[in-house]
Amino acid sequence: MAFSLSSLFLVCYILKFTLALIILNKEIETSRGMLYPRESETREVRTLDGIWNFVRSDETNPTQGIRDGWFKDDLSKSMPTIPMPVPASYNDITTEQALRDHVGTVWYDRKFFVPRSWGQDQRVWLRFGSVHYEAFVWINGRSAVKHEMGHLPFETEVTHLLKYGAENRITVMCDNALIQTTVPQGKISEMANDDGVTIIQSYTFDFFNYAGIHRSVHLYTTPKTFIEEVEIKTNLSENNTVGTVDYSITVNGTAANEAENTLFARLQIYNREGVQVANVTSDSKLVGSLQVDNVKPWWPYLMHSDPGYLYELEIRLYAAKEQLLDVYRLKVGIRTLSWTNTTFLINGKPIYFRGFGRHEDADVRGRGLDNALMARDFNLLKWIGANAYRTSHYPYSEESMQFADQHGIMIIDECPSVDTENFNQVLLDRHKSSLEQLVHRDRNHPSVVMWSIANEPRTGQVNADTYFQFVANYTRSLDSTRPITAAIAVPSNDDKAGRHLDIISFNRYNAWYSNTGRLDMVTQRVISEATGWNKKYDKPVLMSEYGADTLEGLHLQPAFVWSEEFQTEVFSRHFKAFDALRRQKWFIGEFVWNFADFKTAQTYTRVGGNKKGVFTRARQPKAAAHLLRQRYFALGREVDQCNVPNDLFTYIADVGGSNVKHDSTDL
Ligand code: GCB
Repeated sequence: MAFSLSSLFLVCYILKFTLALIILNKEIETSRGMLYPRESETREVRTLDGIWNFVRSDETNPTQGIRDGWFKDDLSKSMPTIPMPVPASYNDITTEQALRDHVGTVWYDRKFFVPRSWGQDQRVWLRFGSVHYEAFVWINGRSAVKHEMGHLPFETEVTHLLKYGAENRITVMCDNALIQTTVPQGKISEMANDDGVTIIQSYTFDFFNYAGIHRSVHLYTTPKTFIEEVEIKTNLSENNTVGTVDYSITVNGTAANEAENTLFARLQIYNREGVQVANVTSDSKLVGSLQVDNVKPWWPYLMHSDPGYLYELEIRLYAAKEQLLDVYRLKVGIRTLSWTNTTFLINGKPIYFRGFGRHEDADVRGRGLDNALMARDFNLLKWIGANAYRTSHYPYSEESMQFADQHGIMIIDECPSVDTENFNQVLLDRHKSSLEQLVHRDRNHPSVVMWSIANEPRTGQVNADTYFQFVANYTRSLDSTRPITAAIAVPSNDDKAGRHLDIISFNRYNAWYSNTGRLDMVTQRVISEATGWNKKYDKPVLMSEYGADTLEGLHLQPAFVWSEEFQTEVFSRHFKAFDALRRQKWFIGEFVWNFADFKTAQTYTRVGGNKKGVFTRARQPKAAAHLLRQRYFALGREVDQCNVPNDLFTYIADVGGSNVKHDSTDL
């Protein structure tokens, strides 16, 4: 009856493999609080942005700082430090290759004062807009908070850790290592180099793994009992004349004299002119609804003459006897979304998306928040006539979400799951957590019209079906008011995830990765691939990526790969396909890859990064930008009857012929 050793191994192997295949839809920890820090009558906000001290750990000894207690005193007492701006990625700040390509932990610290007044009768919170990928934070040498997941905020109460009317120290350790269970996934390996061995971080995704304290660090105060969360949902009457704003408020902290059942809130809505248009007093459940008559709905850019209309919702939290506890204000756009198996509607009107895939990327700053860059990008989006973008391939800054609300730019909001494969339990839990954190952060933004649960997941693999069923259903359970998509690149025949989505997005690079240079092999292929997706799932379809790398200033006629002429031609061949598809009704949008050139890992297919930008990395237009602009405004005019800018066409000649386009009246 004896098993041979080899059959025992085989049994163990099969058992291990089978166990790895079983993934369960487990409960995961959910976020709390995280309202964007705003000043009010009851709250103060200050930022800790500026120049911090910085140390790169030894790659072969990433936990040295923890063991040696670098957080217990000034970093400079343990190691020589260099100045490092916050917010910014650290990678491109120095001239050192070792820092650019560093794998593992780095350390930051700085000093700051906390006013004496903050020590009385209030609470103090520390909030990070994002640290990529994992953060460990100490205040005055004591552990304050840990957080895993780039591009998403986290916060903690630090009331008990601070010294009031005195100097304090904050220390942050940041780890950029990506492994098979992080979101996104990566691999760490050791490789021989000329001096011994070195640690290599590899990843399949096509953008540089920038790291550091990427967004602002805030300290803010709240009263002891305060508004911790606000969730709003908006609706419109059938003819869009009456708006409703459903609210639900969560309060944190209940002092003895503020028994929970005596709390109530007064909510007021103000229009853009500051005139009050609705108000209500809640009961102690802090859940209810406001009604806005003669409402101005939130419309996307170019879908209406007054896009991005925002009201201000003012929430005043009271304890018994009208004692004002807290005030928080929030911008609100009132709109509805609905979708069928062919159409996606906003305020009852079908949407045709004309947009971009983007990156948060710039020279020197990497993925660090930069208000000047953000403002320029929105100006370019409006100049080119786009009405949407996808936050490929991770959540973008909260400040940019506020800009999108204000400018009427629709957002497909993507979590940081990219090229997801080798589906496993830890990965699933983290993936769901990334969506939970994203939905929690962005649920009140009118600009967010769709959740993207992944980019180019390997949806042909074993387990993809169950895995994406869990991820999609979980996202739906968090927010049923927005449709769910994922940008898929496997052929529709192989895909196992699409049936769990509401809208199908697909990425394909005809004439680039497939049939390179063959401009005559674009149009029909795009039409048939989109049709294949629709046939398989009977859902609306959009093209979420297409494009061609283009070296600014390279001109080759006839069009040749990498030239400006080629990018222009590739776009034009796609436009033809999109126009044929638009007649099918279920085709709902086109997204160019990419808005601007961006940095990637070093490979021989990338010349200084990915050059598929319609704009250069310095945010100047390539030749194709002008063509795209003409198309996006032409679509706006046809689909949404928008006005077109006077400078859309350059005057050529007054030939008067019926086929000659010489100004925008010819559209
Ligand atoms: C894709 C990816 C995107 C890449 C792009 C490219 O399919 O989604 O992240 O940058 O292709 O240019 O290769």
